[in-house]
Amino acid sequence: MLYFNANAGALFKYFGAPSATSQDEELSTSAATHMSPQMLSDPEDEDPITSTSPQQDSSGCQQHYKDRPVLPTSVYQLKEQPAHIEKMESDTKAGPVRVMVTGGSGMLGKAIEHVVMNEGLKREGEEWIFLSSKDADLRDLGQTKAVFKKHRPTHVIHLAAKVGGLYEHMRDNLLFLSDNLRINDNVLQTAHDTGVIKVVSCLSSCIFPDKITYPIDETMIHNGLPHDSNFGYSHAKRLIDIQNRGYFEQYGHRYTAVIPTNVFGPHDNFNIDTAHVMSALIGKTYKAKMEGTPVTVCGTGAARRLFTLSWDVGRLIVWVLREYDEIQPIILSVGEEDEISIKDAVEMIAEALDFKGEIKYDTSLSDGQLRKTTSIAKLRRYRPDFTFTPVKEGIKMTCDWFVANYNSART
Ligand code: NAP
Ligand code: GFB
Repeated sequence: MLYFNANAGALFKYFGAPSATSQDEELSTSAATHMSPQMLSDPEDEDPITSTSPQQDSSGCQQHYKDRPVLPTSVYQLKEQPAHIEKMESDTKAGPVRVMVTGGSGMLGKAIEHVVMNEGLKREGEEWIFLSSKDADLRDLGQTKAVFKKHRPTHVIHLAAKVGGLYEHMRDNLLFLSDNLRINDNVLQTAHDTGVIKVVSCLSSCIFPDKITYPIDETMIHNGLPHDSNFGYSHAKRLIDIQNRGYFEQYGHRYTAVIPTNVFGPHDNFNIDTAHVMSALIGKTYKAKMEGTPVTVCGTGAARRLFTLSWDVGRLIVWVLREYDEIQPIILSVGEEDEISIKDAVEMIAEALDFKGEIKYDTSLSDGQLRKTTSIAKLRRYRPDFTFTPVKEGIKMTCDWFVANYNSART
């Protein structure tokens, strides 16, 4: 396990000497006492994705896992990318790589399938499994264990969730809380029980506190209550970050998470009542064009959002699986300079679908959060090279996909 390399001195070198607060010293001693040998995953269980040679201490002799120091929490935040993080080598000697994607049948799951299968991101010797709720209802622990037993994943991309737009959340915050709490705990617990090497879970920018300074960054997740409209989903998602920290501190697991903003693309949910704004408006506008009626936008259209194409998020999630080694989550989104209003999105959709009819705004309906502008400074430190698809181009591609797949799309 990368985080448990070498001796404490060397670790601080990589992660920068944390200010050894009493809490850290306290932690390092207390955590060590908790770590009975059988709780620790087998040191021979090398990660085939970022395999590194067995760890040596400064005198060059092989270090047994339980002799390795326990890291103070400050290491939870990686200061810089250690030079020796190696790219994922699927044909490593540690054996086959089986990546299981929960929520693989959804919009983001299909995007990952597209980039892995059609853009050559799949490596030789890797097996990718894309699950739907028909394979297992992950709210049920028994079914969760069965699907892990069946596929024996070495790595998991955990996307499965009860997902919906603003008005769906406002109708049933409790169900979003209870379903997602159960799904997440079952998946992470079973990943731990079955020795999964890495889990990448999916949070969302709506989980950040509502009363906050902009732009928002990854360190602000727990700095206050989320927006009222989606408190159930937001608290359930925040707990993934807490669970990841727990699995890291107690077992050294490399479970991490990504934080996309508003995602859109092919295979989205276009159902007008339950969908997110982009797909709801594409569904509504196409219907209005077909029926020759006005399209009604909910709210004032003044709210601002960062819309990221699902394929771009998919490409970055595969990169996170292979090379991102922090436990702390990372925001995956277009930059704040690409933020647009709902009204801008409405006009881009009307142009993409060649809709010339009347556009109405039902201002009796909520605007939800007026903005949730996030910073991608951290992503840019890692991936200064990554280029996002311009939102207008992404909207056009998604509208074309929707029209071409109207009969099979979720409406
Ligand atoms: P989606 O299209 O609605 O897909 C949801 C997926 O979860 C589907 O594959 C669904 O399976 C599966 N699922 C739902 N309940 C399940 C259960 N009880 N057991 C097993 N599988 C279950 O959602 P998405 O937009 O792709 O979202 C994927 C992830 O990204 C979620 O974690 C979401 O919170 C996160 N996210 C989404 C956005 C966004 O704007 N869409 C933004 C930020 C984060 P079926 O197909 O069988 O129903
Ligand atoms: O994507 P959305 O439903 O949720 O967008 P959030 C809501 C914004 O779009 C509000 C406006 O400002 C609405 O007034 N809007 C206009 C519409 N017309 C429509 C419409 O027909 N349908 C919908 N749904 N909105 C979500 C979180 O917040 O962000 C989710 O609730 C998730 O959990 C997602 O995190 C990324 O952007 O407000």
